[in-house]
Order: sequence, then C-alpha cells, then structure tokens
Amino acid sequence: MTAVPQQRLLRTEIPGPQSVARHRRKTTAVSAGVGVGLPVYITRAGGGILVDVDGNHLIDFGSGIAVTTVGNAAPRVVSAVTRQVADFTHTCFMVTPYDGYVEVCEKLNALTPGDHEKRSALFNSGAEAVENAVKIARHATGRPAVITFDHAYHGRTNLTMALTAKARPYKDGFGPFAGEIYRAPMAYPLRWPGGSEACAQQAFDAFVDTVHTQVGEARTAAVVIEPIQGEGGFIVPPPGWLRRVADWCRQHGILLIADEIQTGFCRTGDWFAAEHEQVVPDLVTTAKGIAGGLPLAAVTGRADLMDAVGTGGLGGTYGGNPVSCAAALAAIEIMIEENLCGRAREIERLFLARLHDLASRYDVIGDVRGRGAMLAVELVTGAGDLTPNPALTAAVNARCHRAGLVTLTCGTYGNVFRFLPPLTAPDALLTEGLDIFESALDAARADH
Ligand code: PLZ
Repeated sequence: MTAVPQQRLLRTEIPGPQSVARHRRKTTAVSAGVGVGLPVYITRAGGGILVDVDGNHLIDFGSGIAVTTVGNAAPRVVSAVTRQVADFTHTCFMVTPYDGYVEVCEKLNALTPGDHEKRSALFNSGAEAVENAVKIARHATGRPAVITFDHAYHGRTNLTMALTAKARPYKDGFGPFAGEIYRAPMAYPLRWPGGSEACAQQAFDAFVDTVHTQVGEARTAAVVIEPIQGEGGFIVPPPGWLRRVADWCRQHGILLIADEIQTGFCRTGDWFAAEHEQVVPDLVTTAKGIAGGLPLAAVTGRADLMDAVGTGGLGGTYGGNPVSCAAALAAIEIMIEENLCGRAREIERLFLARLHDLASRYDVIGDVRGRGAMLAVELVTGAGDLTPNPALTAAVNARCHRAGLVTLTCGTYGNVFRFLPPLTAPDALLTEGLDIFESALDAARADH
C-alpha cells in the first residue's frame, strides 16, 4: 500500500456525512460509557495523518493518547507484526514461552533508569501494569499503604481508580474503591497557594506531612507518581521536587513507582521522564508508546523486588502477546535508529517558540509547560485571573477538530490543551497544526 502523504486534506466538513451516519450506529451498539472525543471514523493512517471514511486527511496531535510515538502504522512495525502474526499468534507465555517476550524484557531492563540488576513482567494495558506494580511493592515490602497525588491518573480498574484523583468521569458512582490508598498534595507550580517559588519546598513538606501524620512511614509500601502528570493536566513539578521525594522514600524504605505510561519512550526528550531529575525509581510502569499502537504494558524494576513474588503470582493469558512484542521490538529499534529522543527535543523547541509567542499575545493562556513532545497550554479567564476556562478550551478544541486537527484536552478543570504529536511527524505538518491552533484560539477568544 502506498504511504499516506503527510498533508492535511479536507473533502467534507468535519465530521463528514459518512462519519455522522457511523456515529448514529455507534450509539445503538456501543455503551454510552465509552465516549468519543472527535467522531470521525478512521479507515487508514500513516505517520501523523489519520484518514477518515469521508476521505478527509486529519493532522494527528494526539497520537491516540501518546501511543503512536513512532508514527501510525510505522512500516517497520507493520512488517514485524505481519511476520509474527503469520508465524504464530499466541501460546500464552506462561504455558510455552517464546523469544519476543524475553527480548522486550531485556530492552526494558537496559533502557529504564539505573544500571542495577532488573527484571520485567509484561501486561496488556497501563492500568494492569500499575496494579501489578502495587502488588509487587506490597509483596516485597510486606506493607499495605500506597501514596498517590492530587491530579494523578493511573487507570480505570478498581485499584487504579482509587489511585486516580478526578471524580468525574472516572470515579463517580463506581465505588467502593480499593483500600489503603492515600493522597498527597501535588507540586503544581501555577496553582500552588504560596506561588511557584515556594512550591517545591512546600509541596515536599506537605507530602512528608501527609505520609507521616495520616499513614505512617513504616506502613507505606510505595509512592506512585507520574514524573509529569498526564490526564491531570500535563503538570510539570518544579525542579528538585521529584528528587527530594525519591530521596525521602529511600530513607524510609518506601518504594518509588514511576508511572511512565504517558511520559515514557522518548516522549519527553529522554527515554523516561524520571531521568531528567536523575531519579532512579524502584519500579517503572510503561505502556502506550512502547509498541507502536499494539497493546502492551510492563513493570520493570529492581531484581530483588520483582523476584520476591512467588511463581504464578504475576501474569495473565495475553500479557506479552507475541504480536505486541514484535511490534515493541520494531518500535524501540526505530526510536534508537532515528534518535527520537533528540527529535522530541526539537519538537519542544518548535512548539515552545510558538506557544510562548501566543501566550505573550493572548492573556487567556495562563501557562505554557511540558517537555519534549509532551506540551500543554492552560487556558484561564485572563487579565491576570487564573480561574480555569474550560468553556474556551472546549470551543478551541471544537474549532481545531472542524479544521482537521485532532487535538486533545486534559486537566482536573478541563482547561488544558495537550500536544502529543508522533515524533516522526515532519516540521511542516507540526507548523500547520500550530497555525490551526492559533486561528482556533483567535476565533474562539473573539466569541467568548
Ligand atoms: N497511567 C500515566 O496516562 C492512560 C487514559 C485515557 P491504560 N492515559 C489515557 C482514558 O480516558 O482512559 C494512563 C496514563 C498513566 C496509566 C494509564 C492507564 O493506561 O492503558 O489506559 O490502562
């Protein structure tokens, strides 16, 4: 099949008539609980372009929520998967093993922060990886409690819902939740009561106080943290905060679990975001970008912890499926050979120059933040008022969608635009997407 040209092309309005018809059908077949951000139905994709049933070519600034880091349907991933699927589709690694699983674990052990001895275990989804990291931490420490943060997102299963902060839509009506989960304040510079200067120290003190007074250090198995928070609003903690949390955890025998599901695999300009702070987590969870679009997730960590679990204590029918493993090995090869960490840093420069310029002209941009190709703007009331502006955010988002740019929002207050382009997208496509974003902001601002 010929490659999809890396250009936007609109043949109909968005969504087009074919997509509208499909979406009516969706509502009679698919649970209303499964929402859709932009109801255009996709038939094909390549690199940073999604092609819909009406023949429109849309620019992808979401990568399917930070998954298609190496580009959609990356040719090397497609051929690795095609080869593997013809050889064998499944055995269940726990029944009769195969090389791909072991090779992915070796790569994870080598690429994750720290040069200590490590082991990995493979799963299907991010939430499953986080659940297993908590199981491992509790088993290895013999302690029950787990600390999470305001604005955290770790998944939609029972245990990970308890770790996730935002009530609607993630938790409302779905309780009771798993026990022994405690929440500490997050170092959110823009919204820290004492201001961003005070944030690193005061947020660290508040975290220590929460653990000390509400939980007890000796009862605490692990602290679970996204080095840059994802769904909660692309919140980048101030320099030094993560380091301090990590050092304090070590002093108290508390394990640090870095949830790198959204930040991992070159997304932030390093293989993993914890590296930016020279933090070596005890356990790391990965998913999303790891396998070029196929479902795969992992827990990687200190060998002594990972091996503390009794045989049969970890696993699952599909975890580390051979097709997903083949995709991951191909995706990792692309990341290394095409230096996608370096490319993420180039994307950061390109985006930040534009976004800071926009922020200087539009006072509704309360903050520009992020690292690598994980970047965001937070929209506020403006004129010095930092009140979140979800209505403007929704209006800009709708305008981007109508112009053929797939954008995603996030944030506890629904007022953050996040940019997660594939790292292989050419500059021209990224610039065109930013032009669309600027026009959408300008027009929506005039309406609000
Ligand atoms: N941890 C840091 O970002 C998934 C979820 C979107 P799964 N984020 C996108 C939604 O509305 O469901 C995520 C994450 C972090 C864990 C997860 C969970 O990963 O593969 O979606 O289970």
